[in-house]
Amino acid sequence: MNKTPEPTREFNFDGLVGPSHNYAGLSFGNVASSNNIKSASNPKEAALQGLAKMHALAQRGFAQALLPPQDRPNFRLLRQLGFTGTNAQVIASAARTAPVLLACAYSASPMWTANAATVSPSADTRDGRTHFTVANLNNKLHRSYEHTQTERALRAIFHDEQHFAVHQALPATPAFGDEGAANHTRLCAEHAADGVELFVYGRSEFDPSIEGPKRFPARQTLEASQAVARLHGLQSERTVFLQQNPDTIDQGVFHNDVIAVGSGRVLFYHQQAFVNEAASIEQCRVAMQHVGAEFLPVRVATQDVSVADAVSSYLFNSQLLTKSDGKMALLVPQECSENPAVANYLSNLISSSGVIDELLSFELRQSMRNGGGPACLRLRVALTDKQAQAMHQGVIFTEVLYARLVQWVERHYRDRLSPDDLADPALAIEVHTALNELSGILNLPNLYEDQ
Ligand code: SUG
Repeated sequence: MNKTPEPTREFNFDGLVGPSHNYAGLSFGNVASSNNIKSASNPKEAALQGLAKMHALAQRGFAQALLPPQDRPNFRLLRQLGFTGTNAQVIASAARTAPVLLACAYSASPMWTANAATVSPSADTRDGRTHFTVANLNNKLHRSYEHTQTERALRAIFHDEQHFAVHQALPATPAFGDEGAANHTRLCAEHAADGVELFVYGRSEFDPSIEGPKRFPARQTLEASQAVARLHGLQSERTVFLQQNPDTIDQGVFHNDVIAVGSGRVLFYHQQAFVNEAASIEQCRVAMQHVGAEFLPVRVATQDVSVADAVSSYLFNSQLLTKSDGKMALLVPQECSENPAVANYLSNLISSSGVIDELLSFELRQSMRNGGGPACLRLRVALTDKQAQAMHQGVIFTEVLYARLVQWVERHYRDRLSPDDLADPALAIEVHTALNELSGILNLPNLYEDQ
């Protein structure tokens, strides 16, 4: 059925970094997380770095919104694990007997909203609504509880059921390990047009012929990706499932968005990103043909950028932004300019007069030290103008909101958080107070459940 495309813009919903941002080394398989274990963080700087990125993109005319942080510590988790008494007693006994569990309960990991959900815009779905499936993130304890609050926030923002469908997380069992948009890419001629949805999985629970990684966990399963495609009512000719190269997972590529990024007609990817590169790229080309769009793969060869360089610089954890002239800007973390091979590759890319003709570099070191680059920090949601009006307006980024949030961060966030500080009962009160005020700023009075 041919629908007349409605004017559509892609919003980046960035995660606002929460006041308890810290380095606890909780993500086995994520090299940066392990390397920075127990160093001191600066939550204030982290939040301001994230806000500066949102502000810069909004000023350039890109559609920008945000997703709020989650309340911490997660007392529900701590109580479920047997810590009892008042909140202060729960914190004290967790700090004394199981500090790693306290760190899990305090993690500000919801800032990486690429892991919040998988999103299919209305042009791709059977019922013409925008579909969200909240990610269960069940591979890591500290992330496995995010989905409850994420679902609550998404339902509050995308409340209009005429336009939006929010699906709860998949069953929290290894067969359905789901990490959301970090392993999902939408390719299309333009945001309003029919698209191709590309899902990348790391392993399969039920197909023994699919060989997974040996050293580090594969967080996304084929079965989870297939379930999301079913829930969203995607058409099979326009849906591609590719296997991530297990050898790169074993080198620290814990999500596909650490080795590939796609947008519009472009898939910017590393030679070693997928199992069987040629067949994978051909599958994308055929699916794109189906929607009448030319496919533009941009391949980065190992001889130019090694997998190790990709992991340490986060070259592929970048944002590909389509500009009004149809060309693209690549937004990379500052670490890319500090890596000679990557910097050299990028300067050749920009001067080669291809579709990517501008480089934007951002200082996001606070998040990067936990393995979260520019692309991790945002969830892309393509919305028609009508849908953009139907969603909750309080999370749309404006100059006024920016100014209020900077002030709010300055007032409530600490500039230093060491592992021992998590034991301080005052921190829990500070976080709670800050988030109460935030729900007022965002005009979402019922955003948080009472803990
Ligand atoms: O899930 N790091 C996150 C980083 C997520 C990045 N997201 C994408 N690539 N889309 C993770 O591994 C570290 C927390 C700590 O160690 O304190 C952490 O959760």
